[in-house]
Parts: sequence; C-alpha cells; structure tokens
Amino acid sequence: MSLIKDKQLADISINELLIPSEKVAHVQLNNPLEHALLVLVKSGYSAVPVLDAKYKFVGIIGKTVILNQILGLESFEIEKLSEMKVKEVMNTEIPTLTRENSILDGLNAVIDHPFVCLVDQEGYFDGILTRRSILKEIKKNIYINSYKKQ
Ligand code: 4BW
Repeated sequence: MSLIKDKQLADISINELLIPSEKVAHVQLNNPLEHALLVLVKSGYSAVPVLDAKYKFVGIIGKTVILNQILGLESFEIEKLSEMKVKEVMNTEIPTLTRENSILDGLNAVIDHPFVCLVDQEGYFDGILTRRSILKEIKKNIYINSYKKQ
C-alpha cells in the first residue's frame, strides 16, 4: 500500500524510504582503486559511499573518476589501480542528511545527486536515500491526487 494514502508527501519520514547501511555497497578510504572498481562493476552501481575505518561517512567514489585517474595520454595506466587509494580521488564535496531531515530535504538533494547519504549525529553512516525511492512516492502521490479529482 502507498505510504501516502494516509499521509502527504511532506509527512513521510526519511526512515520509511531509506536503504539501510547494511544493504548499501561501500568502499573504505584506504582501499586501492582496484578494489573500488571491482565493487562498482560487480554491484552495477555508478557510485558508492566511502567510509573510514570506524564506518563514518567520508565521501563517494564513482567509476568515471577512477577511469579518469588511470587514463594516460594514449592508454589506460592499469598499474595505477593498485598504486592509488580511494582517499586520493573520492569526492568529499557532497551533501548529507540525517533521519531528522524531512523528505522534502531529500527531494532537494536528489535533484542534483542520484542518491544522498544519511549520517547519525556523530557522522556514522546510516544508509542512503535514492532518487528512485523518492520518485516512486511522488508518482504514487500524483496518481492518488488525479484519482481523487475524477
Ligand atoms: O543493481 C541494481 N538493482 C536495481 N534494482 N536497480 C539498479 C541497480 N543498479 C542500477 N539500478 C537503477 C536504479 O534505478 O539505475 C539507477 C541508477 O543507478 P546508479 O546510481 O547510477 O548506479 C538506480 O537509481 P536509484 O535506485 O535511484 O539509485 C541511485 C544511485 O544510488 C545509484 C547508486 O549510485 C546508488 N545506490 C543505489 N542503491 C545502492 C547504491 N549504492 C550502493 N548500494 C546500494 N544498494
């Protein structure tokens, strides 16, 4: 049943839509790029969160940035995959949310990002909110509102 049959979109809690941390593919700061690329290719995702040794969220890493790093003038410099670490190329300039944020904060974040990471008050990784999960709820809302008007 749609979450928004009884609630407006703005009333839905982030808790109801998030993918919990244990179901999210991730890599760690000190992993070589080789490991990160393996996780990305095997999981099928374009980008995944990066965590430190204590499982605090520190950034994200994607396939494109890794491939750009190993791209030489005429060929891929494959040896860089084992020489370079995730922390050297990851993106740290991205927004995060907490479970206390509203779903509308999530909607704002996923306009520019395919997913947004959730952290707790101490910065520990809590899960992700994806563009897909938010769009699915918005679609249900549109269908329900158009049905009500008939
Ligand atoms: O393996 C997949 N399973 C399913 N069910 N859908 C997938 C899979 N891979 C891609 N998709 C679909 C989703 O609709 O393609 C979209 C874009 O994937 P992306 O970005 O470019 O790899 C997916 O959209 P989404 O569910 O809104 O997810 C947005 C982004 O969130 C993904 C990926 O970077 C990240 N992500 C989602 N689930 C994740 C995850 N990262 C790690 N672990 C997860 N479980």
